[in-house]
Amino acid sequence: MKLIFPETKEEFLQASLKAYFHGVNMFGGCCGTTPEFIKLLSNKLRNKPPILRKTVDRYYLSTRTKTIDINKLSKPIFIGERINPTNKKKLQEELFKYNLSSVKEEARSQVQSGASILDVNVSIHDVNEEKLLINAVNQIQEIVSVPLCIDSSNFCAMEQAVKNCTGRPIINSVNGEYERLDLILPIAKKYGTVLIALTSNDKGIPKTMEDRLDIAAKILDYSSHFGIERKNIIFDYLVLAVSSSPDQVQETLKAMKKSKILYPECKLVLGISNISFGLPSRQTINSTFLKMAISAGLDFAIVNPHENWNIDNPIARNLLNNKDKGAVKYIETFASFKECKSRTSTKKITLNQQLYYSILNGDKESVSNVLDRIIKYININDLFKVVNDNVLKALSVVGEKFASKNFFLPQIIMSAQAAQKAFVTLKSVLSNKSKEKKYMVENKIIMATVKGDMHDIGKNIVGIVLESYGFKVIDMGINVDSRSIIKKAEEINPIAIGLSALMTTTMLEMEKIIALKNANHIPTKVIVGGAALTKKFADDIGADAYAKDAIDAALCINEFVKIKNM
Ligand code: B1M
Repeated sequence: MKLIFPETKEEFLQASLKAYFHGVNMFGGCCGTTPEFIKLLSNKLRNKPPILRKTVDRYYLSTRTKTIDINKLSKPIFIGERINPTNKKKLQEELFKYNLSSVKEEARSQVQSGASILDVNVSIHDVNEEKLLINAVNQIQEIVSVPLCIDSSNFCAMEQAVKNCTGRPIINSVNGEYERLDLILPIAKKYGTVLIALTSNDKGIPKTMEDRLDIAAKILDYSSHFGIERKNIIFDYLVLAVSSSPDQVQETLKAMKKSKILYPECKLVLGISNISFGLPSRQTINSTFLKMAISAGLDFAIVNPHENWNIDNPIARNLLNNKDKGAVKYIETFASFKECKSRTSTKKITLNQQLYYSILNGDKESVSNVLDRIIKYININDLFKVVNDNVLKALSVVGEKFASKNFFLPQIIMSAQAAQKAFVTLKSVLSNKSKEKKYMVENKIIMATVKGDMHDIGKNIVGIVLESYGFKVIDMGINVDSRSIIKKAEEINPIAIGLSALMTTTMLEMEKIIALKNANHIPTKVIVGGAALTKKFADDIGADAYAKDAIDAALCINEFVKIKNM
């Protein structure tokens, strides 16, 4: 085998120059380049000044697979708040054991409910927050592709988490205290993050808008010494509960409006739910307040995205405008209101759907858990169908998303690993069940994915099913060359050689194997399968059978056995 890099040094130069004119200012060579390539490029670019990038009107956050222009999203942009253990006993218990199942489930469901960014806070007492936050960041990034907002008061954990973010995250947060600014501003600068700045200081939240704006001015001035541009600061003018501080709501809104005039480059954020603390029908207040904050210039809202954000209630507005002293009218109207449970991650989806989503999201960890629960209620004979249907359905969506460039290779790899895990569990359950069954050792079957092809999920399923039918499967693995297959067939004289291929390019390899088998006068039958194959293709290359799926394969091989025994 010879590894070839077809790109010429002239092509490399042209591609690099194009990147140079787009503003790239550091270049290097990778696999396939030689000193000649670098010399050519260096001769062209040496001593040339970097081209300035025009990014003034752009405001990007990014992830491994997406760059999001914040200015192009409609306002407010939801930052999902639910990955936060405050007042969540179950989540606290899980985090204490470094278990991130609920964190991942919250990540997935919040994005499904419309969160464009996820706040990540895993601070609980008596854990190694640095370790926990890094794990959380890494695992969340594996299953969703929205930017993260890292929320921690532990600056070591903060730095490590930011470092582990693929892309550009938000730091949540600094305030007007120099001690905190000195720790966090260098991290924001070093990793190029966006930064939420709270307009509070060591004395708490100032009562007046003027004092909050003073803190904002101080933060801007101080940040400039660290080289942080204004546009990378998002101010939070902070909301207090309307029940206890009714006069403060307007101070917050006024401060926001004034901030937009004084510092138009700086965006605005608010954590909304605090406003309704201590009152009934909290979402009525939260949602009405959100409308008022949007009018005051709010860009980002830290919220529970599962809630209903369409409510705009005049009685709640009255209260928020401080025209309902003691919230008398509001409480009279809403006191008997039963809080309806928000749509949270506990939203019931069936176990089968959970299996489907585990594969789609590439969530290896939850696969065994879900399968264990499925096994408890299902007849073992139906288990194969449930696993097969849901796993295949999910993988087929993964394939579509990959083809339409909505998923990328790392996501397929994770889905594939999750699928493999499901089939390993299935295999162990089925083999326990068929323990009593004596292997028909004389009926051996060779299984292999052909040369050049690394896809083995389908082959493995077929293997599992054949074993559950009592055949002895010799699995030669993936990327198996024709000679090895034929040599093995000569050695063990199997009833059939099962070949799998998933790509239009690799299925052609099957013809070579059949030709080699025939040339060596091996009587073994050949059965072929794989997503890109058809019955016609199988006939054209001289295969003895084509199987569209695992059950079909087992039935075909049963036929071979009958013919052999006639
Ligand atoms: Co790739 N991949 N992949 N991939 N991958 C496909 C096949 C693709 C269709 C995705 C796409 O573009 N939409 C595309 C092929 C395009 C083509 O040829 N027309 C593709 C590509 C392009 C690639 C890479 C080139 C990507 C890259 O690197 N740029 C690369 C190639 C690597 C290589 O093989 N040299 C690649 C890599 C990978 C991963 C490693 C990331 C991973 C495989 C992991 C693994 O298998 N361990 C992967 C995956 C998971 C897929 C998709 C998403 C899913 C495949 C799968 O497992 N399906 C796939 C898209 C899709 O199929 N929709 C895709 C589920 C599986 C149970 O179905 O294998 O068809 P299947 O098996 C069925 C039946 O076909 C039948 O029974 C099974 C059960 O019902 N069957 C047999 C199969 N073999 C049988 C044998 C039999 C009988 C029945 O008798 C012996």
